[in-house]
Amino acid sequence: MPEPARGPEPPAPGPGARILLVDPYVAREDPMERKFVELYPSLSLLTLAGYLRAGGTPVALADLTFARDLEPLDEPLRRFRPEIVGVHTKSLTVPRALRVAARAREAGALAVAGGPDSASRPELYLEGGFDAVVLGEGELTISALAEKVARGEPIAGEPGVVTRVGGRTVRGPPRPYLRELDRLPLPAWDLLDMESYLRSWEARTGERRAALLTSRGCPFDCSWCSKPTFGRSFRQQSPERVLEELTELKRRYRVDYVRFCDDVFGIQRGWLLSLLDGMIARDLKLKFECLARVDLLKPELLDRMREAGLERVYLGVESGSQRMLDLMNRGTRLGQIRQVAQQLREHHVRQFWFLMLGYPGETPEDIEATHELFREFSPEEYSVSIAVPLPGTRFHELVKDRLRSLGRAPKKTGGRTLLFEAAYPEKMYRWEQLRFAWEAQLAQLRRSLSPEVLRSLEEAGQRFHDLVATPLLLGRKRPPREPVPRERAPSSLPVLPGKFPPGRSAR
Ligand code: B12
Ligand code: SF4
Repeated sequence: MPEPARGPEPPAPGPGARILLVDPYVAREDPMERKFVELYPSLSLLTLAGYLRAGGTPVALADLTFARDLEPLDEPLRRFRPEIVGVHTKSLTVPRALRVAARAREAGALAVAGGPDSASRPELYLEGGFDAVVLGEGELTISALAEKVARGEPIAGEPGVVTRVGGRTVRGPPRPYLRELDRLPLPAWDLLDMESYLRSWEARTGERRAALLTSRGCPFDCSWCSKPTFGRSFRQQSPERVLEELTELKRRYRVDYVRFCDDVFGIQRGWLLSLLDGMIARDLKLKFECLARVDLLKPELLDRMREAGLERVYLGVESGSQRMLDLMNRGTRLGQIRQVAQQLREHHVRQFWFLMLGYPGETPEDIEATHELFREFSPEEYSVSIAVPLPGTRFHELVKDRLRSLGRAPKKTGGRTLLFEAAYPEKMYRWEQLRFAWEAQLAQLRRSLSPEVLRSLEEAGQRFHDLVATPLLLGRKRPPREPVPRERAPSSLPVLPGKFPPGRSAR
């Protein structure tokens, strides 16, 4: 879809047809997610529900996250009798989303898909049984659909909507983005079971954790990043509006730890400083985590962030090879990564590194450089994924003629599976993932083993890689490398077990 222009001030949504919003993600059915994914209620549906409700549209939520299957749909379909069932979509949940659509249609409702996956391939959803797909930002479009359905008017051609009419796909024009994110009501937390999420966090960490979003979009342009919903637009709420949301989370739900889910948190320095000042002045006593870019995290910002409660930072490190960072159009420098990693360590802020293997152009030497960087800093947590060519990205374009079919392996998820014919066999990337796990394990043992024993283990691992694994996997002998350097930057933080890849090209 072409980038929509900044639009006029949105009209206030009017009352519309009854809408049931569904998140089809079921945590227990996803082996990777059960281990690695942090569970938060869907911010998309909470926001959409808050917006619809504020405009007078009757709305209910069905959250399958803690369910076994589609059973949480039964009661709302029977009692609430929605005229529209709106389903949030991610590539991970396609089959269940299609089953929800079938149930919705059986119940006589219009099945509408929205979210990142249906935005990048609406045809799949229309062919799979949905009546319509909402592209991009959903608030204005779903409100308009609700009004049309309430009035019994046709929805084909509506801005932001794709439908089928007589077997022909009809795409409405793009709908302008919301201009003022401050005008969004607070998320409709009360429409779902917040306590289940908070209790599960409390049991695991002793903290009541919640997620929020302060901005939409990201102005950067990494080649593999899928931005099907907000494109390269960038809009943010005012620091005051964010403070209001934080205060309410604290007051209503006794939240003491928040995750800022923005693609990149604190893109504008002045904005970030004024939010941090507000958090400190209001004495919110909230710990927080966020995703940041190494080129934006300047030392004076980090000091202030730590003061305001920063506990953990997710960093898209991706590669230890500058050549690869440039090929990915990442816009970051290795020097910046090293500087930020060192400063975070000095500030006792946990680091979660995202690393990526297999991006086109990567050689074993580039991978080796990533290992070196990883060993230099031993981040407390990490995820190493095999590059996932998400539809709609330049990376996908690059490999679209060599995508692999996963056949009958529905449990295989991106991030642990090679989804395209890459330069090297999948088993090599899987082996490299294991090597990162081994290196993380060694870093963890740094405190309990003598330097000699540690060095012998490192060297043994390296020799095994050079002399056994590499020739076996690549079918050719490679010369053994120099022994692992003795001097490593000392780790002032406990090194915790690394997390094996949840396949997160997501941020
Ligand atoms: C925050 C976030 C998370 C958080 C989720 C917090 C939460 N519970 O909401 C965490 C870290 C847990 C997470 C996990 C995962 N994530 Co994530 N995540 C994001 C991120 C950064 C923001 C999503 C968000 O909340 N946006 C704010 C809301 C308001 O926007 P939105 O979701 O787009 O919704 C708007 C529209 O899309 C539309 N809309 C959405 N749903 C619907 C439904 C209807 C009916 C309608 C009409 C409209 C509509 O209207 C909404 C309001 O305007 C996005 C990147 C991005 N910028 O989109 C990735 C992203 C959504 N994640 C992604 C992925 C892959 C995952 C994981 C599968 C990764 C993994 N393997 O572990 C898991 C999935 C877990 C799950 N439960 O489904 C991908 C999805 C790609 C795809 N095509 O499926 C994205 C796009 C990142 C990327 N570029 O790859 N994620
Ligand atoms: S990966 Fe992060 S920084 Fe890069 S374009 Fe995507 S959201 Fe922006």
